Amino acid sequence: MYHLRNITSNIKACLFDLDGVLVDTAIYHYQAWKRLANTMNFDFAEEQNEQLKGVSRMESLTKILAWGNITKTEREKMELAALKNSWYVEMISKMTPNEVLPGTVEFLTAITKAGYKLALGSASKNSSLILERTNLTHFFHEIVDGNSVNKSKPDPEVFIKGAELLNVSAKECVVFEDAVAGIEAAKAGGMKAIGIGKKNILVHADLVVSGLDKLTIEDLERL
Ligand code: B16
Ligand code: MG
Repeated sequence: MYHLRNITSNIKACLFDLDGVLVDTAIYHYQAWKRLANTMNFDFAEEQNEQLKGVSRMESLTKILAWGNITKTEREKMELAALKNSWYVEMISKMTPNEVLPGTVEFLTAITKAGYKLALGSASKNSSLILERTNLTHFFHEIVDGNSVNKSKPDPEVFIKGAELLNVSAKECVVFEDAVAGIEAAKAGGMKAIGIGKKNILVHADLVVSGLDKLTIEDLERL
């Protein structure tokens, strides 16, 4: 049985989204964006925050300004994004390894031991700080994030770059993602995708689980 699984397994590399897969920084993004909206005298609900997951900083700001029916110049938008980021960085600077999502360390340890190559594929420009604070940096052979890509998810650039750096083909990669745009990016790049979240939302994923604590090496070998 074990022998058979090994023959059929094509996956050599695992590409991980950060926010919502390894750690839950969405709450900090929400608090910082909410504070920014409040300075402009409007508010938005936590449900609306769902639409910001996996979306880049500037695209998030554009959505939020539209909710508040507010128009700003490009220069003002840059200033607002920088202000939000300063509040966000203040919060993530205090993160600890306890904030890593359940099963993450165990799963990353298991796939590392099994010989898979690991890369990060995140939209965040703050990924290095988050990985450092949560003690996850050492797991990753390569880090691709908002600082090294030009196009955001659902464009596959972030994952294609990860595959190139790991020296594997797209077909040999599986992407772990919590955002619809991230699953679309993986599929557009010709990769397998494991959705972290709900089946009725991440409809294009090859497999959906509620968290890394629900995954085993056998699940990867069966993809
Ligand atoms: P930053 P991921 C994404 O991270 C977040 O889900 C999204 O809410 C955020 O706007 C984006 O990073 C940019 O983050 O402002 O830190 O550059 O899910 O792609 O790991
Ligand atoms: Mg995410």
